[in-house]
Amino acid sequence: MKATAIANANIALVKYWGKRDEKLFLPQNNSISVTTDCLSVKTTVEFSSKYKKDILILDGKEFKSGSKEYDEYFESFLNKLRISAKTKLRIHPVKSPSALFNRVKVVSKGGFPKAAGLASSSAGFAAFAVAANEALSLGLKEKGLSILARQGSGSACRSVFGGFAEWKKGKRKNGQDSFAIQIAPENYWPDFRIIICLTSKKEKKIKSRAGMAQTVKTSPFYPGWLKTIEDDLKKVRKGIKEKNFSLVGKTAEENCLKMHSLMLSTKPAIIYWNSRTIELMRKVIDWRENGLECYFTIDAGPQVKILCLKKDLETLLKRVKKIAGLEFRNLKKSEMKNIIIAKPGPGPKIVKTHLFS
Ligand code: 2P0
Repeated sequence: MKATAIANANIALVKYWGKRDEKLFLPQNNSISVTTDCLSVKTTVEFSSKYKKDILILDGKEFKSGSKEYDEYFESFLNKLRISAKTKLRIHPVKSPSALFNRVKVVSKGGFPKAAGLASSSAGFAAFAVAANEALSLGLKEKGLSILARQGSGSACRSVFGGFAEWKKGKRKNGQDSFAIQIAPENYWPDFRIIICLTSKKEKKIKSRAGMAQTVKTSPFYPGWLKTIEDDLKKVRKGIKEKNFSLVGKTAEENCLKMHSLMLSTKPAIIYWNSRTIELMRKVIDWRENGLECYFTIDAGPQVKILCLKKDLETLLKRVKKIAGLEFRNLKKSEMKNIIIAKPGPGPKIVKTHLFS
């Protein structure tokens, strides 16, 4: 009844920003992402009658009932897990169904700042879903896991796969056709790199969940986003298939800017960028215009992710390091470097070492 899983965060090349159903986490549009090899979250889940309440410990801190993390993210996911595992999601009979209704202890540890626009929830809920599936012997395969992870956090449904994945929005009201599929595995494009530049480690003020709901309601540009998304998806799919870096990079950057235009035109406006974010965006465009091929993408936060190929990594790193505040420093073990180099990484895995005994 106890299991531990590790999952990696993904970075979207065509973004998800807006739901058609907020309870079931059904998106307005398909999205495509690359799962990283480094932004990992490890989660141990134990269902047991020895617990008197559901316990959530994230990065050493216990979150209790009444906190946003516990009520909106944890408890609401658990309720869905308990209900759907008993009915729709169950493929094999649960060995002991009553175990589902035991209380659970969840301990999760990530090596990177939470809620800072590094998709911590994608790794977190993918690891949670995979560990729960194992702990309860639910027998879910990738599709079922993707549907389950989606109901913790939309983007988590893509982290159920390594490499490149596409989240199909689906049409059905019950969400059973809204899940991710793998486009290409982890080792398909070994030269693909992402330089993640941390411009701030502060938690963002507006979480994606609230931000995207407000955008759908108030941005006059939202219909334009939906009208053009199919074209972006086609280009990125084609770019991945042909390993056409220019097509993937150009489309990803345009799609990111389009998403941020939605955010800027939301009422009240959502501005995730800081001055260093803008400096990096300008630099990337400059470097590219001068012959060094790179593109940026930015999610719901101020961090800039530079897409490049392995052959240009060293040159780009030298330049990135010169930007104030981003230089490599020998930080304490507990701290993170400001620059992380990622490549396509694996999907979740079950491990034997638990985070608590
Ligand atoms: C993405 N983001 O496609 C986009 C780009 C942020 C910007 O998915 O409400 O944390 O839990 O489904 O998945 C962040 O949104 O939101 C996100 P919920 P989630 O990666």
